[in-house]
Amino acid sequence: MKDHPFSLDLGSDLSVTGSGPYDSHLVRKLSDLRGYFADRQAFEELLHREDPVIYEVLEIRRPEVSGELLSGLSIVHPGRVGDEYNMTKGHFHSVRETAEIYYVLKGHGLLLMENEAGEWAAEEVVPGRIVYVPPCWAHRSVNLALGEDLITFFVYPGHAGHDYGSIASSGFRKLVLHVDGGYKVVDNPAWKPPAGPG
Ligand code: PAN
Ligand code: ZN
Repeated sequence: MKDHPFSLDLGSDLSVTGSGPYDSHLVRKLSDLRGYFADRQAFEELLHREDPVIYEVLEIRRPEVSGELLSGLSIVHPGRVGDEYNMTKGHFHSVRETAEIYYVLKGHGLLLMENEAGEWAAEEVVPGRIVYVPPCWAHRSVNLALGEDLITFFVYPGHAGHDYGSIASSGFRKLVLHVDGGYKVVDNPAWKPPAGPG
């Protein structure tokens, strides 16, 4: 863990092959994402043939306490499962009142967001854009470019924590599909309201 002030060069540290300035390297393969993609048959057929890496996260470790900032790179590789673009699992922060900033370094994608009041948003991004994810909004990165990684730099409060369970069981309200040569945000027919407490 880095304890002194430090700097890093995002311009030249985009490669995930070297260790770079990052402390941890999380790899999410297709097999880690069972249940996340809408087309279950396409998922199983693809997994039968291969188990591609869908996304990777490189983190700069800091204590997970308020006052700290956690940051790193999120890299979503190009591809689709059926008509649905490669994407991250997506999550709420366990501490709902914590926001996040994404700065887009490479590629073309969508930051898909929704809150528990039923609102949703899809911000289309290209390099140079920043997305502000407000407190209480679940967020997922979707790679729309079929030949290029979507690379973003993220920063969020140290005590935020991750709640994957809500999205894993309910899904996002919207799916992002490749339709007629472009992308379309459509209702998720499998979305169900989250189970209430108890
Ligand atoms: C990001 C995400 C990263 C991977 O660091 O964790 O993009 O997405 P999932 O965590 O949904 O698999 C972030 O939003 N952190 O809070
Ligand atoms: Zn987050």
